[in-house]
Amino acid sequence: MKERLLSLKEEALSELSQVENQQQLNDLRIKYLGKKGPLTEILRGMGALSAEERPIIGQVANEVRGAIEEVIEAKQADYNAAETNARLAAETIDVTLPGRPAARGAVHPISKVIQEIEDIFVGMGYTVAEGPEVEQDYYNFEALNLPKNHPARDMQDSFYVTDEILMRTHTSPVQVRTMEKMKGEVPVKIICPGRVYRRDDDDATHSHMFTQIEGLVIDKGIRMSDLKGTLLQFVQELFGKNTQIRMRPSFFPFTEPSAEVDVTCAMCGGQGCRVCKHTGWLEILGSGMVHPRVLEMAGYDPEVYSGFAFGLGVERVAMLKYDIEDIRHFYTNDLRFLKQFVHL
Ligand code: FA5
Repeated sequence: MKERLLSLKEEALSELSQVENQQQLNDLRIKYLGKKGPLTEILRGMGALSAEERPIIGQVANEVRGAIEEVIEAKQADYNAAETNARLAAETIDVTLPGRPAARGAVHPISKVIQEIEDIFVGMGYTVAEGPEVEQDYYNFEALNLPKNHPARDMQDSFYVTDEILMRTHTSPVQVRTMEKMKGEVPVKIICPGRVYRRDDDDATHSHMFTQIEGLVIDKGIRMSDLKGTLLQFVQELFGKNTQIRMRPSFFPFTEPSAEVDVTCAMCGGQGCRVCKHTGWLEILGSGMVHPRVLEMAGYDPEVYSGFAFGLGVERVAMLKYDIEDIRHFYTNDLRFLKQFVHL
């Protein structure tokens, strides 16, 4: 039996030495170590041996099994390593290849200008308020001293949704909403950026949808000179220290007195050029002292409190700041235009 075992070992090792692939190795494992293999058969027959022979043959059988297992395991380890290497080679990432740049978006120039203006006013102690774009007639007009059929309603041609609801024509309704929220408390010191809508015909300087920034300050003793000083500081921070402002008498039903504000033309420094129509000045906003009736309707006693307000056209400011000749560039989404603002 011992000879049978030894020749079995030799036979197995010789066959194993010729194995060429994983399949052949699997077959030999089953052939020599499987339940139906010769080794198992020999071990099963050990019961017939004498008590002296049994441990000796048992030991030889274990040695033979161990030797065969060892060779199979070594070969298996080789195959495993080869397989891992092949997989790694196939998966190799060439880190020297140039990357594909991801298409990155950028902040729209109008959003940039809004952020810049917000920063300037926040630096002066203002907070940023918001209001709805779909607005009630009451807030857009009536509470701003523009009752139904008031002729000044024609100054802002409107998109009505129903008789009482419209797309807001300016950010001034946020003045009223803020005063209502503050319930007569002072100081009120807010700015409100937002989209507004008008039935204006689109041209180089007009859009049916554009952006305004409203400003409102209410306290005791607020005067026109506070408005002037605030706007001067604002335009000098935005356009540079040499910028001057000019206030022209104007009319808004919700301010008295009212003024339109011009800044020195950034293109020519006030010398006069095509952009400023040779006047040296460019209009950027409407403003004034909050009308006593507006204060009263919103719950502030005009005998005690006063305030100023202004409404600035953001596109017009952006056009000045970046020398853009047509407002429609902001909305046609031509990437050649928008890409010029990526690094500003
Ligand atoms: C108003 O809208 C007032 N609510 C401003 C105001 C607020 C006055 C608070 C007093 C107190 P106006 O209609 O002039 O005013 O518009 C203000 C600014 O918006 C203008 O100076 C201009 O810069 C801009 N603007 C007006 N219409 C258009 C338009 N169609 N397209 C682009 N910008 C416009």
